[in-house]
Order: sequence, then structure tokens, then C-alpha cells
Amino acid sequence: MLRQRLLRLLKENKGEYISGQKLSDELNVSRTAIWKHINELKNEGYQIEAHHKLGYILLSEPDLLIYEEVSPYLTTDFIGKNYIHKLVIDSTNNLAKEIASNVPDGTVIIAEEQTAGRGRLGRSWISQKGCGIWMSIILKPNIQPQEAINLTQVAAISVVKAIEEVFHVESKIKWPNDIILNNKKVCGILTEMSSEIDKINYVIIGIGVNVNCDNFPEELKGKATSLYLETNSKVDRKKLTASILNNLEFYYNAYLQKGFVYIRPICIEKSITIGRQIKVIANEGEIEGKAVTIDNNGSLVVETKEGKRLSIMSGDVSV
Ligand code: BT5
Repeated sequence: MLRQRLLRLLKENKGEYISGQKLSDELNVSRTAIWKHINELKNEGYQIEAHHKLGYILLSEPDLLIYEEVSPYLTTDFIGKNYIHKLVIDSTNNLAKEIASNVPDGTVIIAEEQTAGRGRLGRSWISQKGCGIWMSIILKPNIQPQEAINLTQVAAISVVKAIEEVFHVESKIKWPNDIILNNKKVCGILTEMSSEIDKINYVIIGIGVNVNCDNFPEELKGKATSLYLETNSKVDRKKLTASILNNLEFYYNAYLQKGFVYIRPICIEKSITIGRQIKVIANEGEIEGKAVTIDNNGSLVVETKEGKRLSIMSGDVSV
């Protein structure tokens, strides 16, 4: 808490000196305590200069998604109140699973780099250092386990809305879990769950957004992109992180209160899948046809050549 209040004061006076005495008076702690915390902040990448007479001056903040940097933009009531930041981790979804039972609803885990980021069905998710948003949100909704699949859609529209809000560009959802910008994948969502037959213990929403990444491995070239590559300017990861979480809380609450019908029109409006001839690899097998709509349960409705309409709950779509 002291550290957060100290940072707030330094930020309010960014670019100007603030005396050690003033800081210690305002924060009601000794000047030695201030000095200790300043050193900690410097170690984390805050550029702070000290002058024996003038005091301390904050020159710049690190490009890290730590709580102090993201929280000024957060307007949520519960998502992100418990916030865990890691410089390196295997996968934020893995840590989320380990701790989910013992942490509050809305806990966020975010990392600068993942060494074993995961996609669906054991696929891997490239998560290079400092260039993306690699995070997991732990939710404990009071819904039926079979409805949890809708939370992928809730997360997808939240990412699309956040990208629109912060960068004024329109991205689209490739059902069920890809966010597409100019025909390339800019974000993927991995929803995992632990449940009893009729009760959810927790759901983990893993969101990976390529923000300032500019170098993808050969196999992803042509398929993956980043906001930086598409907008040609370096992007503020902090604002986007907060905006995704703000939107997620809003649409999650709306979904819980009003059901999927409330978010369905947005899922349809933002879908890049509907109206296209597609091939889906689903539990039911391989299905070819035209994607016609998303139904009231969040399933993709596909009309086959024979005119048969099939509702698919999850699967891998290709065009
Ligand atoms: C996904 O799976 O798209 C889900 C990705 C979820 C990532 C987040 S990051 C935070 C959290 N922690 C984790 O460990 N995971 C979540 P899927 O639909 O199966 O797509 C995986 C495929 O996307 C791969 O097989 C690649 O072809 C492609 N891919 C991998 N890394 C990518 C990247 N950075 N950008 C775009 N495409 C990528």
C-alpha cells in the first residue's frame, strides 16, 4: 500500500522534484522508508533520480503490466482486485489452475513472457517477452457447467470492444476463440474449467493478445499479426489490458444477469465466420457448410449442402 501511495505521488508530480520530507510527511513514514521503496522501484525499471536538496523526480515508468501501471485505468469492481504479475512463467493458465480454489473470484494472473503458453487441444501459444498481453482471469460463476463455453464469447467480445475503444480499429471474431485483424490472428482465447456434474468450481479465461510483437516464427508468418504491425504504431499495453478487463467485467455481469441473448447480437455483428462457407472439425466430426448464425445458446449454426442445419458447440473452423 505504501508503495502504491508513493508511486501515485511520484506520478502526480512526474517530471518535477518532490522532496523526501514532503513524501515522508504525506505518507507518514520515515525518510529511510521512502528511500528503501524508491530503490525497489528503481530496480523494477522506474527511472527516478535523487537530488540531495530537491528530493526525487520520476522520469519514466517501465513498460511492465504490473498492478501499479494498469490499475489507474481499471474501473472494475472485482476483476483484477487480486492481481498477480510474473516476469516469466510457463503458462498463466497453469498457475491459475494451481491457485484457483484458494483465490477470490476475478483474480488476474499476467506475465511478461510465457515459456509454455498453451492453445487449445495441446497446441502451443507463442508468447514472447514484453510484447503481448498474456493473462488468465479466474471466474467462479454460478451457472451450469455446459454454459461455461459461452464465456469464451464473452471474452472475445470484450477483447474486440477493448481494441476498438483504445485504438479505434475494428477486429472480428473467428468463432469461437480467435480475434482477427486484417485476416490474421491477433488474439486467442483458451477457456478451461473445473466442475462437478452440476456446479462449476472455477473457469479460467486465458487471453493472449499480440500487441507490440513484430517478429513471429516462420510457421506463423502470414497467419499471425499484432496491433503494432497492423496500426504501424507502438501500442500502450497497460491501457489495453485495463480496457479488456473493464469490458470483461461489464459483459460478464450482463451475461450472468441477462443470459446469452444479451451478448448474442454483438457476437453476430462482430463475427467473421457467419455468412461464409466453412469447414469445422468438431466433436461430431468434420462438417462442411455455410455458417448461418450463432443461436441462443452460443452454438454456431451450419447449413450443410443437403440443407440440414447443425448446431455446433465448439470446434475448429477453417474457411
Ligand atoms: C488459442 O488456441 O488461440 C488460445 C490461445 C490462448 C493463449 C493464452 S495466453 C494466456 C493464457 N495462458 C496460456 O498458456 N494460454 C492462454 P488455438 O485456437 O488452439 O490456437 C493455437 C494456434 O494459434 C497455434 O497452433 C498456432 O497456429 C497459432 N498461434 C500460436 N501462437 C500464436 C500467436 N502468438 N499469435 C497468433 N497465432 C498464434
